Amino acid sequence: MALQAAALLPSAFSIPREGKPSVSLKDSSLFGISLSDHVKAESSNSALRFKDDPSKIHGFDEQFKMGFDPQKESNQWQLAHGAIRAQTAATTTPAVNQAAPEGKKTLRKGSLVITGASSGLGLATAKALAETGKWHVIMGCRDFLKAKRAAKAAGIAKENYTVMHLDLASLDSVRQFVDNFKRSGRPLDVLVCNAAVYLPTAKEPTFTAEGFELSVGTNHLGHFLLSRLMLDDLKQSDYPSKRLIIVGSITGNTNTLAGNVPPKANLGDMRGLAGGLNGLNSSAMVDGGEFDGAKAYKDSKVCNMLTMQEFHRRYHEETGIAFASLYPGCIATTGLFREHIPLFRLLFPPFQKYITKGFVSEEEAGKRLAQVVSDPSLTKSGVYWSWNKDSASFENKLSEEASDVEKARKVWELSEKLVGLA
Ligand code: LMG
Ligand code: NDP
Ligand code: PMR
Repeated sequence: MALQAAALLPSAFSIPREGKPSVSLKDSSLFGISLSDHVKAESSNSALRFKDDPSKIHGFDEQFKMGFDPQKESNQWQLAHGAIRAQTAATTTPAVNQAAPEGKKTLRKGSLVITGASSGLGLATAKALAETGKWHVIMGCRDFLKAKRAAKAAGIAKENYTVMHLDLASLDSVRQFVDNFKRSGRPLDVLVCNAAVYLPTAKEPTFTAEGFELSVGTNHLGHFLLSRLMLDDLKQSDYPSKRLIIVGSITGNTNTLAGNVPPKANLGDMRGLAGGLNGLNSSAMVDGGEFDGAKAYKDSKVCNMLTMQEFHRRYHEETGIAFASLYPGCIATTGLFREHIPLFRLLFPPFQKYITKGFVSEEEAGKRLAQVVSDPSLTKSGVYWSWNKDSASFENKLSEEASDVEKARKVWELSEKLVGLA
């Protein structure tokens, strides 16, 4: 590992741009752009931006075992809300209850599904939303017990959340989750695709239940199927602001410094994705290249950001749903880096805190994602949100690849074949 790190060090400082050699971090000036100026001028969290041209620069059973009873939960929920509905939940409760005195209209609790809420950003977001008392959070998690414990430890009140089993690395599990959710009778007002895996030190690819490379399979394909299957539930919601949010990242955007740390995201002509990412008769990588775990993660984030935009183009006008992506800041302390070498896990947080100043705590990042879920001023669709150093949100610009309309269409079409929707 140490050897690997040592061998890799120089590459970080020789990211070629317009034929110029490497630049030292020491002078706080990277690629000719002053880090401190940039921080002042724009965003400590969105990092340095280049010109846009990169060339220039477990199933249902388990829930019963764990004591989850969708029927019971559904009944309780319906009782609490005075609603009697068919178990298939073809209809939803009106978003506005008129029961309040003096004819005052009160908004009912929003109902939100968030994946990967057992740690990090997902848990912090669940907590931030649950604490408002305005949301019931459905935590879609692969480890039911871990999620329950995490919610409890975070102090989320019992009546504000439900854990439901969801393993995004299995399309059967995704389908099962969606069935369970529909049976619960809850409305779906917001869906947040947050879960992810990052396998930077893997030498060989590993695979999902259906045989897709694990990072793109989980982060992109699992969420792609989930969002497609839950779109109808969102459409049926009568909540005033319906949203589908997919967590993106700066490292997938090659118009930033962070996105230029090798290996860089690049979907190429997507021949690997077309071949099913199985590492047998096709490459495990989207672009058809050699397996690289860090690149696969960054590629998966590009797929996430492209998917958000394709959803926007296909469904925003018709449904009124707001589709958004975001970069919540560098949350250097989360479980995302669990597979990285210990030296990295030690140095990464201080590096982000004191050198790039892109560091953000889990709590702060959770508040940011909670804003994208519920803030009345963040209703715009097709947007990639970021935050500046004062933690104010702004519409950020995606890299050329992550905003390529043709690539978005192609990712969509190839993905729907792989997950069995076309
Ligand atoms: C790829 O390599 C791998 O191929 C791939 O498998 C995957 O792991 C991928 O994106 C992940 O990385 C790239 C990567 C791997 O290498 C690098 O990015 C190199 C980073 C190396 C940085 C070296 C640091 C040297 C120091 C410079 C700073 C100078 C500062 C001066 C001081 C100033 C003062 C005010 O890399 C690794 O796997 C391991 C390397 C881990 C390093 C991570 C962060 C670096 C931190 C540097 C220093 C920190 C100090 C902190 C303290 C601060 C406080 C004041
Ligand atoms: P964590 O590892 O803390 O959280 C990831 C979550 O995803 C965990 O709850 C994990 O479950 C879950 N998960 C992983 N695989 C599956 C699966 N197969 N099925 C269901 N859930 C799964 O990382 P973060 O909180 O940092 O990451 C959250 C999101 O934020 C990701 O989309 C990431 O790409 C993004 N992001 C993170 C940044 C950062 O700096 N940390 C920066 C930019 C974006 P379990 O607890 O069981 O492991
Ligand atoms: Mg990065 C200048 C700002 C900046 C920001 C905001 C990030 C975010 N990173 C920055 C710069 C740098 N990083 C620089 C100059 C280096 C070379 C020293 C560097 C290195 C680095 C590594 C090795 N960074 C990393 C890694 C990872 O393994 C992380 C990764 O790429 O995961 C895919 C990562 C990250 N840097 C970030 C963010 C947000 C990550 C986490 C990953 C993500 O979710 O996108």
